[in-house]
Amino acid sequence: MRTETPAPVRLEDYRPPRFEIDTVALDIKLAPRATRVGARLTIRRAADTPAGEPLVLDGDELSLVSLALDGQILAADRYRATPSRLEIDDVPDGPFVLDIETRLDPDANTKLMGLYRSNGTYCTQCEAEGFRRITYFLDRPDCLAVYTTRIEARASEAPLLLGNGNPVEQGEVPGTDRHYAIWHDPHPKPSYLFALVAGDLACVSDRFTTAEGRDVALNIYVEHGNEANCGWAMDSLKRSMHWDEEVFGRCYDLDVFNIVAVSDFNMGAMENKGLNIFNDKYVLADPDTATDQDYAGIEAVIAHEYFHNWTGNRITCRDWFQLCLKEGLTVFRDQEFSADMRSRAVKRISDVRLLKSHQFPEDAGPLAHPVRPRLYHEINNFYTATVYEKGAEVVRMLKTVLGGEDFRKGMDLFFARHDGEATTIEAFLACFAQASGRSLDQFALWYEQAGTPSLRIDSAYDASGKRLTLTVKQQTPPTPKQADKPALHIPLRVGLMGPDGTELSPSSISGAETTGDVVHITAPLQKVVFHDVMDRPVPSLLRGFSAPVTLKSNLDDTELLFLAANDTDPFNRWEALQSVIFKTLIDQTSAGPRQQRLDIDPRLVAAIEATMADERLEPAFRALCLQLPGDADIAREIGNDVDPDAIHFARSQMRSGLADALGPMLKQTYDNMSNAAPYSPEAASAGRRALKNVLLDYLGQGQGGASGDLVGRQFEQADNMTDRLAALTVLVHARLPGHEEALAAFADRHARTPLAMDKWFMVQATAPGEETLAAVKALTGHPAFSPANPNRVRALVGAFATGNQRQFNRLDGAGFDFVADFVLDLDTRNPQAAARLLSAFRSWRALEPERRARAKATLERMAQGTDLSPDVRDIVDRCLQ
Ligand code: B3K
Ligand code: ZN
Repeated sequence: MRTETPAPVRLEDYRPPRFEIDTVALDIKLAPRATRVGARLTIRRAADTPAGEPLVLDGDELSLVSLALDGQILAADRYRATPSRLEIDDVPDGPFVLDIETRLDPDANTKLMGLYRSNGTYCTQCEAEGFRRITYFLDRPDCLAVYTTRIEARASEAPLLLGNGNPVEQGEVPGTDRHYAIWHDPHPKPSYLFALVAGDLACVSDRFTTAEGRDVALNIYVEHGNEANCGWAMDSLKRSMHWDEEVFGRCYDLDVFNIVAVSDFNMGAMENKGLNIFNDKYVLADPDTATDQDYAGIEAVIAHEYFHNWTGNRITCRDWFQLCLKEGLTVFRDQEFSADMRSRAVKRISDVRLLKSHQFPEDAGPLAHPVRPRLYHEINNFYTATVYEKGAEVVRMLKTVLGGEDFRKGMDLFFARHDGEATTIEAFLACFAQASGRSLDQFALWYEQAGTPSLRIDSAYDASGKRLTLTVKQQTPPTPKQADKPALHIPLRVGLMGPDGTELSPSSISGAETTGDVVHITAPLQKVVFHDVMDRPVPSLLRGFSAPVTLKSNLDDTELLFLAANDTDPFNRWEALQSVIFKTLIDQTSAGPRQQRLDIDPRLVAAIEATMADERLEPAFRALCLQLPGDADIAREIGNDVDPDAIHFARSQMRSGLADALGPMLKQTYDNMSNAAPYSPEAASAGRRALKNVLLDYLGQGQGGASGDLVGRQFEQADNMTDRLAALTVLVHARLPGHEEALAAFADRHARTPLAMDKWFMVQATAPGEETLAAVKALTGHPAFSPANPNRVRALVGAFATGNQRQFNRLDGAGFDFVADFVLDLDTRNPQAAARLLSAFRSWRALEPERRARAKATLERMAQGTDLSPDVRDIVDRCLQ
């Protein structure tokens, strides 16, 4: 007997709430095992709700203590209360006051949704449907209310009491060892933005004066002893606040902005109004324990949550189908912020790499869904790369289609028109259509159609007519429940590179509408003609990755390498080089019996060498050019009948082949990048380390100039985590002499820093060798590992499942079984984390037949489970569909 799949929620079934809740006054008396929550709600029947219709509120695992309406205790026959629902008959039409008291057990809350304790600190997570685990409520994003929160706790247990909005009052509870604080949030908000924190935490403070003259107190709360590691987060926050004023004209709107870091958190962070709660991974940093990537991550996530204050909080989602309205838009905003803080080209390449490695496989497999889905079983499973990253690409395309000026006008109109509302993608797009005078009807399909569109572009130059013709075909592959799809509006940025490396400008373009260098592709097949092109050009297509599509063209390697050396668009320089590298790797993978040595086209070697030596290019960009695609990237490009062992072999061959061919130059550039300026997390300094560490990977694992000593030396001498971890990774993954000692030394040094130990777990979980699975199993028993902590789970089991193509997809199926069993066990405590981990199976159908059969058998075994959570049930069922 398998568990039943609950009925799905459908977009077309959306109806406005039957009742309105105007104010919420909470009185929360905290205790670890028995917290009392008093909720006083003022409620009105909505205009078109028939009199007599009962009031129905959501709950989840709730236990009701008492219920009163307008001050009168309700008789038991007036209502029906279950853990998941409260239904009350005969409520008045006009405003009435409902008093609900519930009892919670924060210590028993292992789902980390609702109110729970993390290392002794009380905290909450309410998005998407966690508020209903605190009290009965209309727990939906279109129910906006003004909240006042009184929080009470033992003063010794929780000297700090934080709520949403501004602090109003605090004091002792006479005759007890308890104290309280009252917070008021004047901005109406949905329940998913509710938060409270109570505990004994240290505080780092600063101030920010907004462009409107508001003096804002900024506080970051962390566990005692971590105060020194909040500087980067605070700096990132102030830069975010300033940037949103400059670029989007948005100022902060409360007197305090509080950030709390907790160590047990399902996601990265949460944008609760005025009280952001963060996974400590995205707050704490010092050079000894955080990598450059961690610093960049903190900057981005701090910005992302801050930017939500306008895109998400002031203007929120009408229903959860509209999640991309706040997430895609806010990711776009944080990407632009990081691009302005760092190198725009490097940021764009990194974002596209992430999109391709996370979102493209999702869009190509059984979990594919539109940026705005129309149906879900479990909303927590829709916080996906598609909603976030593809959602951000759609907003980026909107800007590309309209141009910067009209895009900003559209954003201004959106803020002006919808401030204080819960709204939809249609309403969002209507603002841009109105601001620009342009129809976005076809563009809107990007929100509706799943699957990565493919673009095939063939270029032909007619020397006598001085014309270049691009024949552009678009097609979006079928995805679950979507077979045939109409053509999309694809903004195609194009440049024409002349033989001397300068841009050629046509006198006119026909066959498509254009704005500047953007060609608007709107039909399944389009011939675009560039007139009066005086020389045979090499077309530079899809510049800046102007649309999230897969591009195939008839450019040959000579032309691609010409672009790699000459394109004025840095993104396409990188992309052209990558294309040639991919072709080489894919040819090698499919070459049949494994060749001992891979023949690399000398022109590719020369192109890589020229890139590496070009001092005009920033080191971070050169690092990206040199970095080979990962095993999973190669698998994605191959698309079907994937053999992870063959891919890994081809990649290793290519790395050593390049190391041999490039020889001493690698070492020389490594030395140049190694000069010992004091550590700084800023982009230029991080870029030098990035290049140095890509080179270290070649030097340590290639044959030519290979030097385990060099890697060992870097490990020992590193004065920062970035260099130490890079060396440790090479030592462990290549099993160089000394790797065991290095692992032991790392563990000794960082034993008391869980976030650093996560890196130690991750390095071992991603090692490609046969012995890894046994090592990972053993590490689940390591004292620094805890299956209850989502960061630890991600670092060990998550890294194994998503970052170790070879060992997760082992031919004997043991990788699948291990992850499946871990998921089933985790599911009994934290279904959301379990479901997320299980998504690692999403590409199983792309594997070669033997592995595919193993993966299927494992999923089918899981599907037989009798007590799966709805979260895991949803992923298993969709994977098998
Ligand atoms: N909005 C939160 C995500 C909440 C996830 C709920 N399962 C983080 C963010 O995107 O900013
Ligand atoms: Zn977000």
